[in-house]
Amino acid sequence: MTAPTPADKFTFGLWTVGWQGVDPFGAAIRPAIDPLESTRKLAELGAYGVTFHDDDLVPFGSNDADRTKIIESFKAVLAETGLKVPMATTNLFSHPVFKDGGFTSNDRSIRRYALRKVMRNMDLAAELGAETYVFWGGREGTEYESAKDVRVALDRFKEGFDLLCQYSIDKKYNLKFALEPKPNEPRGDILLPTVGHALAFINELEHSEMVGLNPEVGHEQMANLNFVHAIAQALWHGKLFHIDLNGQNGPKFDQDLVFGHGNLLNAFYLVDLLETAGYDGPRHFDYKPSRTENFDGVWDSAAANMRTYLLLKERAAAFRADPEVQAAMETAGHAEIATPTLAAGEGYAELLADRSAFEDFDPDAAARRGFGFVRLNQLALEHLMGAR
Ligand SMILES: [Mn+2]
Repeated sequence: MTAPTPADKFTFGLWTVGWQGVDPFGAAIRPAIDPLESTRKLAELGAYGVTFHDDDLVPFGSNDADRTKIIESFKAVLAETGLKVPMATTNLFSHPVFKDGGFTSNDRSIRRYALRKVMRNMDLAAELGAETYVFWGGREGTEYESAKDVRVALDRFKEGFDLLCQYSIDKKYNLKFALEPKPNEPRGDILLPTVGHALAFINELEHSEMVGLNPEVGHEQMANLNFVHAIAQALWHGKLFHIDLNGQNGPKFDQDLVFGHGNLLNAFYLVDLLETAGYDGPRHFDYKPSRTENFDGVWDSAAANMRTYLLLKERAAAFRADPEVQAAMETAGHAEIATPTLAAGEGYAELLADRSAFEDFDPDAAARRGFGFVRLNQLALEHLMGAR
């Protein structure tokens, strides 16, 4: 297997390798790392680009002079390493001011501040050539139903995105927005909790064509949903603008493990889908190096994300090329579902007139067909395990 190269389009958030391990029960276990050092290290490992929240790069509350200085040195490292910044995002969750959310805080002055904070970083994102602007509304939610009228909160959410889309259009920024659903944590319940909720919300926006999704493996699995199905539906709607890859073991707190370190079989089918569906966006890792790791472990785990993806890509291609798999797919009717249910020009009148579809149809005979889905899945598993 070849080592990762920029052509693989692997990207990392600065906050991933930069995570110091602060959790609700313990303090930092690693010192802060300079984002410029992370950028250089990720380039060495074969990444294509880095992404950031405004506050990952420029510490919250920095004055304009310091901000400019930091941005200039970041640009110099990007030029030196050739790394791209395909995506940027805003931190609307860490500072105490956002404890009841940004766009949907009950406090109007905080909502106005949140919008300004996003616009300021959109200016920088556009300057750095980003095409996607992610929005994870981690504090947009409640612990108690009495706290907020969710219908009105959704009005404020829409108001925010309508404004930001208009800002991007007027400034000719060429940015698309990607919503990142998550069901809970850090709020008791977060608004737009799943891919399905977010897709429905997008339809209500003024510039819905500019807004899509940034689904994260673990977030969908926290809601006990099938991530591959979520991605397939996002692709079907033309809304897979970006993706956050990581690992999760079922519905529990957000684990942010290395990609594949969780539901591995689902990760295999995910890579198979991305690689065969023509998704050409970044393969973005949003994981956290575990608290047990020192900096060697941080860089090992960053490399592990990319290596796992490439191994799964190789295994998925071998699965597709295996004649036994192709025969099992034939038995399963994998290609048959692509044939429209009605023939060309047929409507309900023709269907009603077709006796073979109903009057002469033998449901008991049709029910005797075995689809062989278990065998097909076993073949996938054996390819994944390197047994074939
Ligand atoms: Mn996560």
